[in-house]
Amino acid sequence: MNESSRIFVAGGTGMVGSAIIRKLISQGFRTICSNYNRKEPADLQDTPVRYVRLDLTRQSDAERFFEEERPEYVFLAAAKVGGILANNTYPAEFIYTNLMIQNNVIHSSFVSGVKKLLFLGSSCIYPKLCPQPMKEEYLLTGPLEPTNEPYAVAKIAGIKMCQSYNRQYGTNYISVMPTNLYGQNDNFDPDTSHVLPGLIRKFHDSKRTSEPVVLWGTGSPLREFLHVDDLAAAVLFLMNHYDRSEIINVGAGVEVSIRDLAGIVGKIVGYEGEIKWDATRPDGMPRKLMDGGRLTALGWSPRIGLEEGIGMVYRWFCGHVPV
Ligand code: GFB
Repeated sequence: MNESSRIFVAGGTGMVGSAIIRKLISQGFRTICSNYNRKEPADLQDTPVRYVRLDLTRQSDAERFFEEERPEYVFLAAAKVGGILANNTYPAEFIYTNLMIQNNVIHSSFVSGVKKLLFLGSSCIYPKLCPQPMKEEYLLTGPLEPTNEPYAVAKIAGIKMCQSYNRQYGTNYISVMPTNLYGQNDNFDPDTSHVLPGLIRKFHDSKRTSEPVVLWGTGSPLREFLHVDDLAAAVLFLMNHYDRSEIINVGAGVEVSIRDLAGIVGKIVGYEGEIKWDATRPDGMPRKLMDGGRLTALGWSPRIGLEEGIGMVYRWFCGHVPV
């Protein structure tokens, strides 16, 4: 990529897409196009990015866009995402929407001659009882975690699609698997969010109402969290330096139990009240730690520590999310 390359960031209003756009802008890229579906970007006036209203689940709209726009580099960050409860409650939406978006973007990229595409997957592509830390070669070696199987199957289909196009057509489509992410522009809804933004919202609200915080499961699962600005840095690094079909993990290298995470978030938010655990809610995968060795060997490492990152997000939340 060079500064005048035509770049398309699919899903530019989401947490990941918006972080990639911030990173591209900070590195001097100026020919950036992105799309939004329902959520119009807040800063449409003074951004160097050209945003197009485009529903990527619609095949003919996606095809027309690629035909007219002819991007050279594509970051595929458009996806339907959510926490454990959202995945478990809306499995049809998670599999349908993600398959449609990625099929349309990957195939249209091929038809319009995109030079390189980067597809974003998820750590939930690995088996539920995967040996830890999870190496890239453990993909498809065991049954998936049932709460997010439909989402994981869609993401695995995206990986296989990129690999198949590379094999049959000689394209350069790479697949990047991030661990659990957090950051600004996340979904902070207490029901549909991932655990970290969900905890920020719940602690923040309970601090005001003095109601106990109710968290899900046993608190014993272990998770690894990566700040989305670190992910965006890794993604640009990989777009510039990685040209292989094999998937590549992006992790933080540190895991924390959900119970300890609650302690950290509670401290940062300043909540000192009671925490209840609702054991009727699912725990999901017992452990989910990425092996980031492949990426480290290429020379990239994350920079933002967990407490520092949660502090950054909480400050952003207080300034941006209505209470
Ligand atoms: O982040 P999370 O929703 O998803 O939940 P996964 C992580 C853990 O936190 C689970 C517990 O063990 C939850 O039971 N937890 C405790 C809570 N309290 C809460 C709460 O208030 N909200 C939430 N959301 N969780 C998702 C997958 O799995 O991770 C997706 O469903 C995707 O497909 C994503 O892969 C990265 O880490 O379990």
